[in-house]
This record gives sequence, C-alpha cells and structure tokens, in this order.
Amino acid sequence: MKKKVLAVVLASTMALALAACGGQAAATSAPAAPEAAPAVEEAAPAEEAAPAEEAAPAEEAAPAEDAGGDLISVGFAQVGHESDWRTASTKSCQDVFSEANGYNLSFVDCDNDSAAQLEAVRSFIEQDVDYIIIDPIVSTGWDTVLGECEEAGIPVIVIDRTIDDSDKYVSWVGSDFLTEGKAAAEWLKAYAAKQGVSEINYLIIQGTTGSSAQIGRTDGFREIAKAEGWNELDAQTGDFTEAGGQEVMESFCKSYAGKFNVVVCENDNEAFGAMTAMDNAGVTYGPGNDVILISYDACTAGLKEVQAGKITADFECNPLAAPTVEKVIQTLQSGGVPEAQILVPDNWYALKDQIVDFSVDGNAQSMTEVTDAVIEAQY
Ligand code: GYE
Repeated sequence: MKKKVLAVVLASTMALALAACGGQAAATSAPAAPEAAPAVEEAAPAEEAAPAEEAAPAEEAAPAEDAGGDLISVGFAQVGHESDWRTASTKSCQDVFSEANGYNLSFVDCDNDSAAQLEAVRSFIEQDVDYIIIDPIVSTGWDTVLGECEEAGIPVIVIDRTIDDSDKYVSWVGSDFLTEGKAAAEWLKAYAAKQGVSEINYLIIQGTTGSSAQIGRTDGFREIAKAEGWNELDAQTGDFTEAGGQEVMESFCKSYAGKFNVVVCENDNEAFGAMTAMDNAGVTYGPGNDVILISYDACTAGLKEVQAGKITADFECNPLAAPTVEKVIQTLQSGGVPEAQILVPDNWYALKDQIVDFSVDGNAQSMTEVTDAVIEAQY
C-alpha cells in the first residue's frame, strides 16, 4: 500500500476509532477509582468488551498480500524472552506473520531494554514497513516515537502491555491486568474464608517495574487487600524472570521468616523461582500447606505446578494476540476501521478443592479446574 494513502487512512482511522469508543477521554468520565486506573481498563471493562472475533469478523478479511501482490511488511518490537508467556507470544506472532501467510516479519527481541525498543521502532520506520507492532516494555515515554510513526504514515498496533502517555496508535489488543489483580485477591478472600484463615500477611513479587502488567496486577490486588485490611509485608520486583523470583523470595524468606502466609507472584516464572527459594528455606506452599501461592499467566508449565499442588491458583493472561492483530491489519488493508481496544479473554485456574465462588466488580467469575486435557490445550 502506498504510504500517502495509508497516512490518510491512519489519520481518519485513529480519529474514528477514538471517537467510536470514547478513546482515552472515556476514562475521565468513568467513575473515579481510589487509584487512577489505566484508561484502557476503564474504557473497555472485560464484561463489556466485544470478543475479539466480533471486533474484526473473519468475513471482512482480505487476502494478506497488499494491492501490488507484495508481502505485507510488519515490524514487531517484542519485550524480550523473559518468560514462558513471552515465548508463547513470540511464537504466535511468528506463526501468524509468516511468508506463507503473506507477510514479511522483522522481529526484534528488545531484551527488556526500553532504549533498545525505541531504537527498534525507529529502525522499522527506516525500513519503511507497512505496519508496526509494539509490546511496550514500560507504559510511558512513547509519544515522540509514535509521532514519528504517524508522520511516516505507518500504523502502529500495540499488543499486551498498554501505552499510557500517547494515543498515536490504531488499536490495542491485550488483557485487562487490573481485573487479573482484582480476581486474584477476590479469589483469595473467598478461599481464605472457606479455609478459616482469618489473617492474611502477604508478599508480592512484582513484574517489571513500570510495565502496565505490573501496575495493573499490583493495583488490582492491593485495592481489595486494603479494603479487607490485609497486611502487605513487602513488594519487590523479580522482573518477570525465574532468577528474579528466586532472588526476591530468598531475601523475603530471611526477612519475614514465619511471618507470611500468602505469596503473590506476578508471573509463573517468578513463581517457579519462589518455589525453589521456599524449598531451600523449608517453607511449604500450595493447598494444605503453610503458604498460599498465587501466580499469573497460567502457561502450560504454570498449570503443571497447579496440578502438582504447588501453585494454589493461577490467573491467566492469554498471550495469543497475534491472530487478532492480523484481523486488525486486514481491516486496515481493506480500508475499514478496527476497534480501538480489543480484549483477549482470560480464565482463572485451580484444582477442584481450590475452586470457590467470587465476583470482580460485582460480576460473578467462573474458574476452570486444571486437568490433563486443560494443560494439554494450553500454550
Ligand atoms: O505476565 C509475563 C511476561 O506483559 C502480560 O510479561 C505480560 C507479562 C507476562 O514476561 O510473563
């Protein structure tokens, strides 16, 4: 597609998309939360969001190649390779944006380095790609470079983590992290009541500081924790890695020996590291043991630890955004207006005895029992 035409499509698409869904402005008119929630959750709460399939129906899809019959070039600035979740996300993008499907993918693993990620985006502008996909390591610092993409007439699609200081992109496709955090805490409230646990002393091993996944999960969990009067002993980042989770948990085990009964890990890999540290310190965890271990992501390896009775409950974040991103690109290719915000639905997982009824923001939630078949179907 010619860049000038694309620039016009992009400008009108962004204006229409933001107008259609209220854009960032919707957040200001939404009910005020105790701590300001990212615009995206306010604008598109899980229960109101159109499922991805509805947002960009398959029948609208045009053939992947552009009008000239060339491959569609896509640059993807990926966060890094820190977790099982990330591996699944990368594979999903590489599978979808393959040459066989009509795409030429430039993939950059930014190794969790924000400066490298900005550089990657600028290199895509240099290459004059047709579309840029960004999974932003941190949620701020984006307006200038997104302005450069806009000037070059290259539509940007943001996936997974959100950008909070710029609206110069066409669509965002991802999960609602604030809801994930609230779900974990609401589950804990119901489960603790069922177990007769009256006092909660919790530790959080956080994700990468300043990433919207860390901010949403921490804020969501804390909102309920504060209302319930739970005691937060400490919160430190494990950078979404197994090594980071182990290191933080080793120090927690020394500083808070015998004082904690809940550990919240903001992804599965941190939970694996925390498990090693607790094993070494002689702390028992999982159903029926001293510590309730909560995790997020629910990738295959995480669900195996739920099944093994190690992780007590696991709150999914679905990494398979790429097929939806492709629908967004196809909508743009055919001159349509994609949804500005598209939520990928998530499930909450536990073993049978740990499944309890709970609600998030007044909406009843359902949990999925972890079985061999469920693990087999996961990523
Ligand atoms: O939870 C973690 C990954 O941004 C939601 O990043 C994603 C997070 C995911 O490294 O495992």
